[in-house]
Amino acid sequence: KKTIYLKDYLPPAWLIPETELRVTLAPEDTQVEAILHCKRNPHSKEPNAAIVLNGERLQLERLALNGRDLAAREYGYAEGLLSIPVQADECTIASTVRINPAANLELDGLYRSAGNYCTQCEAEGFRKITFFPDRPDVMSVFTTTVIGEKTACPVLLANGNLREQGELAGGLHFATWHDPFPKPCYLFALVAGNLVALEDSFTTKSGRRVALAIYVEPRNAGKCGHAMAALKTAMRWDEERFGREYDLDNFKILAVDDFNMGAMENKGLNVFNSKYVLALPETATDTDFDSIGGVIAHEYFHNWTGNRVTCRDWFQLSLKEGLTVFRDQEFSSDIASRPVKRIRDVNLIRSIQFREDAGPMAHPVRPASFVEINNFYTATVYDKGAELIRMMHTLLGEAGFRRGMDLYFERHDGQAVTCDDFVAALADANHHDFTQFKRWYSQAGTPELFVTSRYDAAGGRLLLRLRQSCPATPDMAEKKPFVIPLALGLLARDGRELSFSHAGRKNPAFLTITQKEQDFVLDEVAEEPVLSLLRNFSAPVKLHFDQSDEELSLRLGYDRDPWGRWDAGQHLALKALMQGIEQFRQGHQNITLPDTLKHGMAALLDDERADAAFRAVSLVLPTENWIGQQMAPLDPEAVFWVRQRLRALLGQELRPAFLRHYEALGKAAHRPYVYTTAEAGRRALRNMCLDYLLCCAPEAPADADMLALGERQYREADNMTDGLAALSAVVNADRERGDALLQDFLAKWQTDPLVMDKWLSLQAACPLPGTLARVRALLRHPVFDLKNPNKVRALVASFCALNQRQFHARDGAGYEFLKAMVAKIDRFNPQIATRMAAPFTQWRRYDADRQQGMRAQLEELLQAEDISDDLKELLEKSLW
Ligand code: HT7
Ligand code: ZN
Repeated sequence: KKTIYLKDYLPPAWLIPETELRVTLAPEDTQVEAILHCKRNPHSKEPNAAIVLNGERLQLERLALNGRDLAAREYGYAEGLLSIPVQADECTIASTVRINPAANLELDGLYRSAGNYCTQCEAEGFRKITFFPDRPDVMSVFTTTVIGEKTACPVLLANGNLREQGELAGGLHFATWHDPFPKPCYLFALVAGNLVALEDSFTTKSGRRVALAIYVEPRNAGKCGHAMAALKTAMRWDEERFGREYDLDNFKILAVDDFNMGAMENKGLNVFNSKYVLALPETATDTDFDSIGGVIAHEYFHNWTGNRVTCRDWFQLSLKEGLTVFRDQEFSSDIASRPVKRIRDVNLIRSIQFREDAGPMAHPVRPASFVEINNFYTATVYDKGAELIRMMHTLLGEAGFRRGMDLYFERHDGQAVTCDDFVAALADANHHDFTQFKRWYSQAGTPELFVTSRYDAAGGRLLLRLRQSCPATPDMAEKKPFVIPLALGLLARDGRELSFSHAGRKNPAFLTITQKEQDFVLDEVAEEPVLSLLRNFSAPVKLHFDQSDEELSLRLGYDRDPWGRWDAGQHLALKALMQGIEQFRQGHQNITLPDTLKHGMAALLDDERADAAFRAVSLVLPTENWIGQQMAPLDPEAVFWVRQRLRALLGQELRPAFLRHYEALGKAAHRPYVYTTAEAGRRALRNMCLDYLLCCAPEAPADADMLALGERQYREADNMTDGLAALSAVVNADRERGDALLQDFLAKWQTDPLVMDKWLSLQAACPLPGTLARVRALLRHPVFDLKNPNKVRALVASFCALNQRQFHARDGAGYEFLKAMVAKIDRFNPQIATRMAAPFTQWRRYDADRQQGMRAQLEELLQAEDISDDLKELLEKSLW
């Protein structure tokens, strides 16, 4: 497969205003008849071009032009492209193809899950269903007739509104669905099978009634209540915050166990990984409830940002994904805790996206080239993309941003557009110049911001000197300066917020940095302040600003910006961790806990002004990923060892406080379980206390009393959140006692696949010795299934990405394991295999032995015959 470039974009030569499909389902031999009504594109640059349709893995039975069957010599078909020469400006193409959904294990196109049929067409799956111009700028009105056996497929669904249904001979029946909104084929969906639905309705702000339905396998009936409630909340929120109303008569969701990603926003017929739909208090944790709400909202919000206004080409993926992530982040922030949501999102950016930006797969938010688009559904496109939207929101303010969004929808409803079009709408609605800002879309890498400050007591002025730089990435050596909104505040030494002015403005929320080096003067600063910089993570940059432990402690205690409190705590902890790592590498193991960190954490734990969820998330030490990014070469054993040791010391030295809170929060518990923000926060803090209480230093035995506490919580829990937290704490502390609980858990939940994912993941992430042998054994366990992406993620990714200590073991066994898994999975599901291989892309950051170990596996994978294009792109870029 060749590299394709954004600069080579050409508008389609032909448009397909209407498409009629007739799909006759059979597990191994489904027939797809398509009629495409084609028209030359007046904006095409190729006036006499043939019609070119994509098609892969299709057995062509019939091809006709304007009703006349074509002989093989009248068209060309090579390398997935069907080319039909046509003289006229309009024509009709009819095709009949046969496909085999049962053999489709790549879960792309039409496939089977638990005996039901479903589709996944983004990004390029529709070409595996029928011949079509499979590109997002060809938008068509689809009418789809689905035909299936009445007994095997009582439910027949496709996008849009139901037009007709009825019986056919031979035990078959049909349903015809019409979607009046032109859409690219990646938003096409078809679902059929033995399904039951939870039904409800929603009345839009203009008074239209929308029928809502969530379809699941019969055994999962009764687990959709939370998803349905979340959907209705999201629908209302989009009306209130963005003025966006739903447009079809119905909105349908299907949950399936076999799915490559989280969910898919097909027009009016979303398909979800069951992990993001099914939830009962006994089977799902608070985190699951939370992510279900977020993913349901995300897919729903795509109806406007993605479906009504879609992408011109796949380089513009962030147009819909970055914007929709921003919208789902805002939704979650509005309905639950804004600071906690921000902290979680920033953790993801720092741990995952910054690492991606520093690795061989680094790419801009709008990539300039790719080989396989499936490899570009990344943290950069999604999460850094959302940060770009957030910065524009900061620069324009809420009202200005909304004006820009309104103009964007007004201008582009029904069109396939670019990131430039989006930014132009924001700019035009606000008379704001975003020309320089747009470098964020085209320059990869994480900018670094170096700040120094000097206080001039006589003049009551604070002088800030700022310098920005951005490391070279494989695609670009030199970067031009970015526009960086730097939100800031000043604290007095007693913790009060100090006022100041800048360029005649009182207390501006942020400064706008545009130069490589830039000085700012803050006036009317009454005393030497402690600076709170990058408030609310106002830009996705690495900030370098020296602050003493005392200054960080003050911010941890008093910063008015909750994100700033958290960040100060992370910084304080990071300093202690890096010191400890230095000592550890020099052979010292008696690493001690700095008093500032201990007192800061203790004060945070006791701080009743802050809500429980915030305290819980702020008590977590920086992630191993984030710590690792501060080291060269990265020593995963040292990172794990020192982090674990500091956690254990905190657990021991603050034991009375952790126990006190643990008991008090237990008494305050709402029984039976309810999922509310407040209750989930209370559980999170209590389980954080338990985690610290059970944490023991590496290779040290767990405290018997604390183990008993964990076992008691496991036994008494009336919900999965508390049960799993206790199970995890015991499993990570003691093999024997952990095993007993794991057995019990298995016996209770072995028939529930989503719960079994938790059981697998917990074992794979266990840092105790011997985990790899267990993981290998679990590959043969009856609950494991290599063909199911959730199972692979639970076992293989949990080991290779979450258990860095074991994965990077010196003997290289972890590397050998991952190589074997990737090679095996790539034969039937390249998307999942390539995602699993991601840890190898970081090989250059490790010491010489580990580098050599990972590199050898990458080379071996590359030499194998018949590897997928997806995997090949990742391997070649990694080794380059
Ligand atoms: N837009 C959806 C992306 C997606 C996807 C992409 C490639 C392969 C399989 C996939 N399943 C879903 C999901 C979203 O971001 O909303
Ligand atoms: Zn999305």
